[in-house]
Amino acid sequence: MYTQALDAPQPPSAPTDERERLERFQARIDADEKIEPKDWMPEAYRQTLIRQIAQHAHSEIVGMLPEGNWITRAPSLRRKSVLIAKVQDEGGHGMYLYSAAETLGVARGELVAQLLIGRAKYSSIFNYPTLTWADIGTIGWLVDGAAIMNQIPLCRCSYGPYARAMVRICKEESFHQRQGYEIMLTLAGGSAEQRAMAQDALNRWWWPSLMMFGPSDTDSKHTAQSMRWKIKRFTNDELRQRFIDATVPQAEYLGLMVPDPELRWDETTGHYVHGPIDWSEFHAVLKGDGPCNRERLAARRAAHEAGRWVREAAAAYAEKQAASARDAQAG
Ligand code: FAQ
Repeated sequence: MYTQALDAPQPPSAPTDERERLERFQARIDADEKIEPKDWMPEAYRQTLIRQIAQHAHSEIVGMLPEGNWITRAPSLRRKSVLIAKVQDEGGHGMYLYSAAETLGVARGELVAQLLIGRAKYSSIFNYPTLTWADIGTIGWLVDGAAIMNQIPLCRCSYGPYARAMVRICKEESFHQRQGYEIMLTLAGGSAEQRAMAQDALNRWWWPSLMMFGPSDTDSKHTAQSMRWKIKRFTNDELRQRFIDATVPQAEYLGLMVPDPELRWDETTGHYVHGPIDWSEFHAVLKGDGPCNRERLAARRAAHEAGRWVREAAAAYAEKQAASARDAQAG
């Protein structure tokens, strides 16, 4: 029997090498080692990271639009300067994330082009309109709050450049969350009209904020593999639950009602139980049929076009600098 086994044709060596490499890679992940850009990695791991980091970068950039819309209308100079700084931070996050994606061998220009032609995804949440000043408070409180809940675990993700970018991003996001909650505290403690405006904003942003965490675990096609690779450290539903558990008491403190008639505290599990999420709305937004999808992409295309001269000037300057460095070396 054993002799027969030895006589059997040996598989070609490449698959064995590949299997060994995969096993070594997974062992590094299991040992909580960071994977760095020059390390060997499976192509699917690289592609998963490019997909997630690029979508994340696009979200930060498109995410500047709903709040940017209120910079000229912020109710005081203090609120205006804080909002400008916040929107600028989001732009910075986009830049760190595009840089992290570039370490995986993809060009930033290619990623931006995919966004502009409508082929790349970005977070569903940024396809909703900001109708009143209370929306700006609600975005800071809920949208940055959800972003932090999702992104703190990403500081421990297996890919070094992504994990390191997330550390600074999370610090800034936590300021953003607090400034949003402070706006809500002011409105909730204000006139009846201001309280009504705060409640209306919560009514409109609550469910889309829960959708930010992605489809439920049973429908999430990437979660299982991303958890094995420690790109994701928690599932979509786990993070959504954490967010609800943290946020409902904050709404109660504001004296606002979470717009979910089925929401209740469950003593036995120590968690809130929430009503069903309307996934048809989520899928419509992802397909491009949300309230502001077309407007957002049009704004990004216009901004890209308006910035063309800046990119061309920067490239010409870099070329001039390189030419003088070459001349200095030659001479
Ligand atoms: N919107 O299998 P899964 C922010 C897509 S940053 C649109 O569960 P995965 C800061 C998903 O990409 C907000 N698409 O996927 C800020 C996939 O599509 P694909 C962004 C969504 O990757 C605050 C498909 O559905 N944060 O807010 C969404 O394992 C204020 C199947 O889903 C990040 O990007 C969605 N909500 O889990 C800025 C964090 N959910 O590629 C301005 C990093 C899912 O197969 C103002 N990303 N999809 O065509 C992640 O943690 C993950 O990528 C998830 C999705 C959790 C978003």
